[in-house]
Amino acid sequence: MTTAEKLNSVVAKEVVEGLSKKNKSLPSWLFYDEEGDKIFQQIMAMPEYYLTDCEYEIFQEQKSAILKSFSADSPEFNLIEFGAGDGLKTEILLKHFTSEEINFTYRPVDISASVLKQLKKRMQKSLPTLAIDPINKEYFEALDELNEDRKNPVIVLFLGANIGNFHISDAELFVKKIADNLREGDKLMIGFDLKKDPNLILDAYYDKAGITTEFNMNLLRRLNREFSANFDTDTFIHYPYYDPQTGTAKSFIVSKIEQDIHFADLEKSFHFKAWEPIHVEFSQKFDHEMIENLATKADLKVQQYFYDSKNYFADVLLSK
Ligand code: AVI
Repeated sequence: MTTAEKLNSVVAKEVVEGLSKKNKSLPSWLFYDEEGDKIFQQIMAMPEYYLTDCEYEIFQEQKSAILKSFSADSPEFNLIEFGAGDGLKTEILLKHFTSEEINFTYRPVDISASVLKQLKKRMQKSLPTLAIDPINKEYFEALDELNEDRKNPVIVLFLGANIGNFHISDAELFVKKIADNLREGDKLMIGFDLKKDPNLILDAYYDKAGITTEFNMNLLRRLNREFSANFDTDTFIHYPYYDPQTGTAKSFIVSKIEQDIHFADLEKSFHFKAWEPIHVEFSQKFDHEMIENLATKADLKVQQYFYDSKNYFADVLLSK
């Protein structure tokens, strides 16, 4: 690839824009290359990262109640999942629905064909009777496709606290855009991490074993790999903090020294002052008021809250 072609890639554009700003930032989706996906699996298994266990417990303990709500208006439905990942938590629901002989099709949506291929292969092995029909498109293109021709209602899943990785104003736009593509009788289930003891929240992003640090440093290594950049991760630290007033956890990668980072493939350099941060992630925590507000702004009704036993997390069912 020529320098011009490399500069034109989506990743390069984000990187150049983000590192040229006065307050440097990079989008958190950059964490998730092949290596980042693997580290995220380790994060989900960490004792400090309570989120995964909470949602797992909700599905395990309340799968019958969830099914009852999903099928309240129609016994048949399309189950769309945005950002399914490895689908391990969703599998608990899928297993229950198939054992109850519910007539539904599971339609995970992802822009990565290989992620969908792997997911389908795994699901077909563990749940041979599951009707699975992945959609290899962007989220909203997938909803457009579904709306072209359907008779059954749609239930959209956006789980795992992924909503928290948007800035709150972008989360509002995102939910509104989903809602605008839904019809009466359709539903949306969102996983929200709730406000709680600030120390517990901070620990989830600052684990003792240093796995989250590795997750963050992989972002720099990814840029070294993809653009022949020269980040030395020993000269950077991972710095998360949580603001209990706003419920926002933020992660930064901070340069310990003054330095220039050169991206050979892009023929560009970026200057870092000593202790200059790059903002790399939001992980918003919610309370009820914020959830109701999100729903109201999207013209959705809050139908039901499903909590874990510690009230750390809620999967919330919204309806059109
Ligand atoms: C994917 N997302 C919900 C995670 C979170 O909790 O914000 C990503 C993550 N970043 C660091 N640890 C986990």
